[in-house]
Formats: sequence, C-alpha cells, structure tokens
Amino acid sequence: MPRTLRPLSAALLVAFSGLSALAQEADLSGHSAVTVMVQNRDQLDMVLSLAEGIWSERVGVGPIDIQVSPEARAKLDALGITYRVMVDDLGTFTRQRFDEIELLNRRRDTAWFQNYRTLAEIRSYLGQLEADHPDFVDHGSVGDSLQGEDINLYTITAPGDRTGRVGVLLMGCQHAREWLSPMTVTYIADQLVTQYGTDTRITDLMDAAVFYIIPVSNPDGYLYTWSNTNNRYWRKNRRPNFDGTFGVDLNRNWSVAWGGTGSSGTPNSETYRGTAAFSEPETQRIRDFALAHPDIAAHIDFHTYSQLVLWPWGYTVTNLPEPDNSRYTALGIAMANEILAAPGVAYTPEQSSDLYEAAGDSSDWFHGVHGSTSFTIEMRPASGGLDGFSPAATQILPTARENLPAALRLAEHVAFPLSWEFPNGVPDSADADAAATIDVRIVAGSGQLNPASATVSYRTGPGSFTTTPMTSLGSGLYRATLPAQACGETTEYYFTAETTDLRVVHSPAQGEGNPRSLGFTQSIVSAIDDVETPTGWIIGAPGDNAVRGVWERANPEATAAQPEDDHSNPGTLCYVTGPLAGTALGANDVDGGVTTLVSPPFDALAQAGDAVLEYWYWFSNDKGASPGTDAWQVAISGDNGSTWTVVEQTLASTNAWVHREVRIADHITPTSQVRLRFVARDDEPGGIVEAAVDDLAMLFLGCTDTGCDADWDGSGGQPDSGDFLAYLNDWAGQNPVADLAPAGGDGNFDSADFLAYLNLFAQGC
Ligand code: 0X9
Ligand code: ZN
Repeated sequence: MPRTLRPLSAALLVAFSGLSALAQEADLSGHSAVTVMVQNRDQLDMVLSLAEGIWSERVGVGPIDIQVSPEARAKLDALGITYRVMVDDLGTFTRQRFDEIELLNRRRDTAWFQNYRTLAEIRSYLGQLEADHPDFVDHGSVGDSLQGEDINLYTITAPGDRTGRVGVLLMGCQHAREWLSPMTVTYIADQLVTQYGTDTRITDLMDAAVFYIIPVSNPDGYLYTWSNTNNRYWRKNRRPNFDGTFGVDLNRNWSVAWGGTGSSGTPNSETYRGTAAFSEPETQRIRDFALAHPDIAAHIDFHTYSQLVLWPWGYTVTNLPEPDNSRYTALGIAMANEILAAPGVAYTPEQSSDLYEAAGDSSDWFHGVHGSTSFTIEMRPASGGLDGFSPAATQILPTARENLPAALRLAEHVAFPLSWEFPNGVPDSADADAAATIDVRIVAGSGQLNPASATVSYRTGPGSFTTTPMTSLGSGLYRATLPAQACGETTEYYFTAETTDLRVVHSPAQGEGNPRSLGFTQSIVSAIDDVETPTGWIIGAPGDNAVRGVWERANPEATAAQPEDDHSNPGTLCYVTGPLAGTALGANDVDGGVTTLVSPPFDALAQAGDAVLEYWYWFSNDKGASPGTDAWQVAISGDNGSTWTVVEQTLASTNAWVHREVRIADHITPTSQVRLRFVARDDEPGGIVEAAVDDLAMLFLGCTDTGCDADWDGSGGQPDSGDFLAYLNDWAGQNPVADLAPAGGDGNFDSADFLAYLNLFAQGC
C-alpha cells in the first residue's frame, strides 16, 4: 500500500550521521526550529547536512521540520532556501516552557494531567493509583536501564480470575523528548482503572484483557531531557558510545531487519542503531518481558509528533502478506476514526514505511517476531505544527483523551472474537408508532463471523426478550428492526452473533444483563429547509483553503463518489462540493484543504419538547489515493455562529444519503439561533473527497398527551370504535402497551387487560 516511496539515499544517510554532533551539549539559544519546503533531492541533502536535529517524521522532498543553529539558518538564507519558522529561539522557548511547568506546579488548582510530569511524578502518580485500587493495579518492573533506572511496568486488569484474558502492551517514551507520550500512556492507565464500572466499554475490556503499561521505556533519556533546558530535545538513550558521543536510538535497536535502511551506523546520529540488535538494556528488557508473556496479543508504541497511526512493515515498503495487510489497514482506519470521533483531531492511518523506511523499530519486532498486532502512534501536533516536541501543557489532556479510544479499539480487536460498529451511531430515540431500524457492522476480531448468526433481542416493559434475525446488508453490515411502539414507551435491546468456531458475542458485552434502551417519541416539525430556494446559508469561513470543489447549491452530477440526485423529494438542489462530474473522478472533488458550509439559524425554542436538528448528508473519502484519511466534521452553534461545538467528526464514507439527528441539549443550551456547520477537508493530495447536505429540519420530540387514557388511537374526543379497535389490535398483537393489568403489566395478555381497557372506555374522556 505504500503510495510514495522515499528510500533514504546513501547521501542522505551520510547527512543523517552528521546530525546531533552539535545538539549533544549545545546551548539552544539562538537556535531555531523551522519547516523547510524542500524542492528536490539535492536540496534535501543540503538541508539535512545543515540540520542539527530532524524533528519531522517525514524526511524527503516536501516540508520537513528541522532544528538549526544560527549559522545554519544564515546559510539557508544565503542559499535562498525558503522556510517557515516554527520556533525562532529554542533557548528562550524552552526556558518559557520550563517556566510554565513551574508556574502550573505552583498553582494549587492544576490537575495532574494539566502539566508535564517528571519520571518521579509519573511513578508516584501510578503508585498512588495502585494504592487506591490495589485490586486493579500491580506495579512491577521489566528491569533496569543502562544507568540503573527501573523501567516501570504497571499491570492493570479487573479483579477476578485472569485465565483467558488477553494481554495488551502499551509503551511510551522510547524517545526521550516526546513528552506527550508518557502522559498519554499514564492517562490511559488511569482511565482503565477509574472508569471501570462506569464506562461500559472499559468495563467490558478490563474483564477480558490485561493491560501491561510501560509509561517510560527510556528513563535515562527522559531524565536527561528534564535535567536542564539545553537537553530538552534529546531523543536517544544515554549510552556512552565508543567515539565519545552518547546515545542509541532505541527505535532502531530492535532485531527485525536491524541495520537496514533508515538507521545509522554512526554513533552521533539521531538514528544510531547501536552496535547490534538489542545491544541496549532497555530494548532487551522489554523484549524479554514480552517473550515471557505470550498472552500479549496487541502492542502500541506511543510517539510524537505528526498525527499518524502506523502499522508494519516499517523496514520495507513491501506490504504485509494478506490477510494481515487488509486487517491492519481496516484496523488502522478504525483507530484513526476513533481518535477523530473522540472528538479529537485528524490522524492519518498508513503503513509505517509510507512515512519512511526505518529498520529496527519496535512495531516490526512485535508483529514479526512476537506475533502480536502492533501499531506505532505519532500523536500531536501535526507535522509542521509550531510546537514540535514541546506543545503547551493544555495539549496533554486533548491528546491523551483522543488516544484512549484508539487503544480500546485495538484491545477490543484482540480481546473479543467479534467487534461491533454503528455506522449511523447508536440512536437514542425513534419515531412512535413506526418500526425502528438500527444498522450495525460486525467485524472479525479473534474470530470470524458466522454470517447467519446475527440476531437482535428486545423487550418493551418487563418480561422476556424476543429474538429475531437481523437482515444482512452485505459486507458485515446488518439491520436490526425493532417493532413499533406507542409514544413514551422504551424498548430494551441487545445484539448477538456467533463466530464460526461457535463463540457467542453480545453487544453490549453482557447482553441481556446490560441492554441498550431506545425511547419512542413523536416529533413535531417546526421548520424545514430543503435547499430548493436560497435561505441564508453561508459558504466559506476564515481559514478555508480548498482550491477546488468548494460548496455550492446545485443539482449534483453522479460520479463514483457523488450522488446523481439531491435528497429532497420533490426537489433537485442540495449543497454539494464541486457539483459537476467533469472528465475524471478527481476533476471536481475537494482539493487542497478545507471548505466550510454554515446553515441559516433555526429556532430551538419555537415549541415545547426536546429540540432536535435533523439533516441528510453524503460523504465520500474512500476513492483515490490514501482512502479513508480525509475528514468530515459537523459542528453546532447556539450563538448564531460565534462559537462552535463539534458534534461529529469521522473518516467514514457513507457513499449514500445518510440521516442524522442532533439532539441539541446534548451539545449546547438550546437557543433561538442554532446553526450547523459542515466541513469537508482534503489533506491527502490524490484522495477523492466529496460531500453533500440536504433537508435540514427542526424537530421537537415529545408525546402529545390527549389527557385521555382510553383515546387509544390518539384522535381526541370521546372514545369511539376506532379506539376500541386500536386497543384490540394491540392486545391481540401482544403489544406491551396493551398490557394494562395489573398496573405496570405482567407480560400476559389476558382478560384482565381487556377488562381494564373496557373500564377506561366506560369512564370516557
Ligand atoms: O522514527 C521513529 O522512530 C518514529 N518517529 S519519531 O519521530 N517519533 O522518532 C517513527 C517510527 C515509524 N516506523 C518506521 N517508519 N519504520
Ligand atoms: Zn519517537
């Protein structure tokens, strides 16, 4: 799947090996971090030879982030090589960041995850977590680092019998300067423990998996980056090399293809691989721990930065053999989507070597030798993001929060025989008096789905569950249908499926023990916008940078990525990105960045009831290069567009008109000026991105109570034969709403119920 091949040339390797000679002990003042727009390979070699540190993930023609001395920066200027300044003076910047940390520490209201933490603080935080939850956390060690620091290990799982639980290893901070990494891993440990019993997803996983957490894999390097401001950008461990320089890049020291492309044999290089595979105690200890724990089936190595979800191989552009390549690709896209939907920011899922070939990394070893499913995640900021390895402390929580569900997704993949996805979301309400449908995708995990086994079980009121098969829509997608209910009723339901080797799986995991609920309500439509006439929509927003395929109100022309028809019936117009088909699929899709569309204001206070904005949309990003990497975002504003709250972000294509309902109070306080904002973005050159929006409506949910219990058909007035027949129908059909006696119902549809209705009828209205 690698779409661009960027082998490191011999010249480039020479360049790499020259790195960090200066960075080793240099004073950072006057040094800068810059993004250079590298035009060609000659320029690349020149730029790399001037760099004293490479910050970018991506090394090649195109933008790269580097650290430069004042002299090197002057040379760039003299050569006419243009660059953007990320940090003008790293000395000042780094001191400011350290001052910030001190300042935050002096404030009594700084929460633990609102500041960067030293190795000692991380140890004591997790030590306290263990003291508070001894049944959930066990501290241990995988052994000592080169300088004799303990490489701490925390084993986290729910109390109870551990047999059959699958292991998930989360590793942070192989690279010393990547400070968001130990914070994220510690956050995940914290959430697994403290959200057990509260969060269903975490609870189900903690019952099925053992999480092994190594927050700081390179303690010597981490301590060094804290020791004084000048060493803040140290990457490697602290091995004294034979030539008097320091450090081995631990993420080039693993054994798969050790010594190959993208690793250096020169000790002062930032990517120095060491004298042999596993020459370093840190990689040795983690290897030995993993080999002694064959229960470990999944592994994530957390790094910064560039916002990427990476899978093997890293050492070669060759794809993994099938079925692994497809499995990793689907999983990588699902993990990136979890991050985006958290809500978080866009991470690009791709094979590691799409970034650059680099031999001897941890994920290649975990996949290739250990046999577990392994990802490397590069977290915030984006490549070229101004803060590089040193984002403000306010970035810690958002980064940690968005990565938690990605880790859960991977853990689910190995812990459960099958996993469940809800492409249209899990609905919280449905129209009264009509059957409700819910679409679910059943994805292979440690097992394969028996396609005939997918069922939904439901009940309304007490009594036993009814089980019916779901309808297959193809490629693992199923539709569950729940019978119509009267307004105000709530149906409980859960899904069941079986693997080909007869393991039974539910969603939610406890099935009948913990079903989901769906409330049936009536909706009153107070305003409709079918986009057939202009009504005050706004196209474009500050920061929009798409160069093609911006939003238009138009009649779309069909392509493989775009609809032929709008959604309204009757009607022809919708908002669509680049409506014309053109001569090629990529002729009129979104290109070059972001395009924004803002709806006119809707009055969410127009009526009583629960205000809901509904809309229909179409999104496609799965055609062309890098499928599944460009994002769709919907946000809501209650102040006429001044401030926005994200309601949905996804990488998932619909390739069809899909219905969404946004319950306003779930996101903002309802006001009379509520707008929706739709953003389509194309970050990946070559990716095809199309979007469309139609048929917005303001709905109010509730049950209009006619005040008369015998008014069974809701027609008002005195009860009549219509009401009588409607009741009879529900009673004969054993609709739980007809179970009137004893009060609250008993699951039987008998003469007591019938008499109770006759009684109501006789009372009149
Ligand atoms: O180079 C690395 O080790 C990782 N990037 S970082 O900037 N955090 O150092 C990326 C490793 C991904 N693996 C391969 N490309 N092989
Ligand atoms: Zn790294």
